This record gives sequence, structure tokens and C-alpha cells, in this order.
Amino acid sequence: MAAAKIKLYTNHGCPWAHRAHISLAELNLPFEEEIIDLSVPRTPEYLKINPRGLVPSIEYNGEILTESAVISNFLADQYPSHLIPASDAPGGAFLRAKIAFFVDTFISKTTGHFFKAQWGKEEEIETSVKEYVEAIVKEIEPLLANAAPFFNGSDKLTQAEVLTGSFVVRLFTLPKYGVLPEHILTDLSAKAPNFYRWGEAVSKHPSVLGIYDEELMAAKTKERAAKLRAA
Ligand SMILES: N[C@@H](CCC(=O)N[C@@H](CS)C(=O)NCC(=O)O)C(=O)O
Repeated sequence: MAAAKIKLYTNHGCPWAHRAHISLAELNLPFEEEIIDLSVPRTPEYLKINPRGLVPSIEYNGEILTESAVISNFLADQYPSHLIPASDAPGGAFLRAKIAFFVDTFISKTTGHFFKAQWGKEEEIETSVKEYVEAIVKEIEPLLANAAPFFNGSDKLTQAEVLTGSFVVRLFTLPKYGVLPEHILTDLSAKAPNFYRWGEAVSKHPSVLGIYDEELMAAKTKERAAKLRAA
């Protein structure tokens, strides 16, 4: 396949944009990036690329795609790899469905509690942490019973980790900066050992760590929490 011209519109602080970076790193695709400053209103030029004004967006050989899952799934399909099988490969449609269910469950059942634990009201942090841990135990732990160390027995990253890794690396790195209570990790290691083992592997993977600056992320998360709590 001739090398495609790829431009990613991104912000390194955004967990959704981080998904596209994980895809591009794992697929070893060269790309140009433009950092979108989210602290100011979007320019008219960027709003033409993404009328919602969100990151990430991607320009692929002159065509625009927006929404992180759409972008990462497109790249995984365009460049067949270890990340996810084609739907017509043996067992492929079934594994794709399992990955889709895992990602949907992770995002819909856990991330709300995770965000609230980071920048919700001070007096609600412990409740959000408790609800987050409970959601991981109930919803995610059983889906990782055969992780080795990645989803469904894979020894390489899969699309399941591409689409959740940005949240997992935040979970495993931010508590030591006081952004989340440190006991969130000890609770998870005791109550959700499959998840904990998987999360440790995900949060150390080079493709997940590529653009991630944990000190900067901790500082920015604290700043955002202070602003939201003062409002
Ligand atoms: N559903 C979108 C969510 C993207 C999103 O919320 N991005 C945030 C940054 S993390 C954004 O661009 N916010 C615009 C703003 O802060 O003004 C996706 O998955 O791509």
C-alpha cells in the first residue's frame, strides 16, 4: 500500500485524542500533527475540519474523519494487524463483537465514575471511587479472565486496549500525584486481580506511553479540578 498522508489534529492532554496516538504508534504509521489549543475558542479553520470543535480529527489522504473510536477503528481496518481480525477471518466477527462489547462496557459503565473521582466535588470523591471500583469488579473483571496479558489471551496490544488504554494509564499513574486517592489501586488489586494485572501491562506499553506525560497530566488534572470545584 502506498504510504498515506496522515495529519492528526490533537491535544496531548485529551484521553480521546490519545486513542488515535495509540493506534498510530501501534500500527507504526508516520503522521504529521497539529496541536489544537483547547484553552481558547476553536478557529474557523478548525471548525471546518471538525464542526463540533473537538479533538481528535484526522485528515487521511485529504479526507476528514472525526471521533476517536471512528478514527481508531478506521485505522485498524485500513491496516490489518494484530490489533483486530477482519470480520471474514475465522472467528473474526465474534472477536470483533467481544472487543466492541468490552470497550462499550468500559466507557459506558466506568469512565463517568472515573472522571467524577478526579474532578467532582471534594465530598463526593470517595463515593465516586467506590462506585468506580464496584463497576470494574462487576463489569470489567469477568471480561479479562483470559487476558494474557492483553485482551482475549493476546500477547500483543489489541483494539480493546487501543480504545481504553488512555484511561487505564491515567488510573495507574495519577494516584501517586494525589489526583486520585492512592487506595483506588490497592482496592482494585485486591478486588479485581484480572483487571489489575491487565491494567499494569497496558499502562507500561510503549504505544500507550508514547505521548503521555504523567507529571503534566497530574498538574493539568489538579488545575482543572480546582477550577471546576471553585465554579
Ligand atoms: N466523543 C469525542 C470526545 C472528544 C472530546 O471530548 N475531546 C475534548 C478534549 S478531551 C475536546 O475536544 N473538548 C473541546 C473543548 O474542551 O473545548 C471523541 O471520542 O472523539
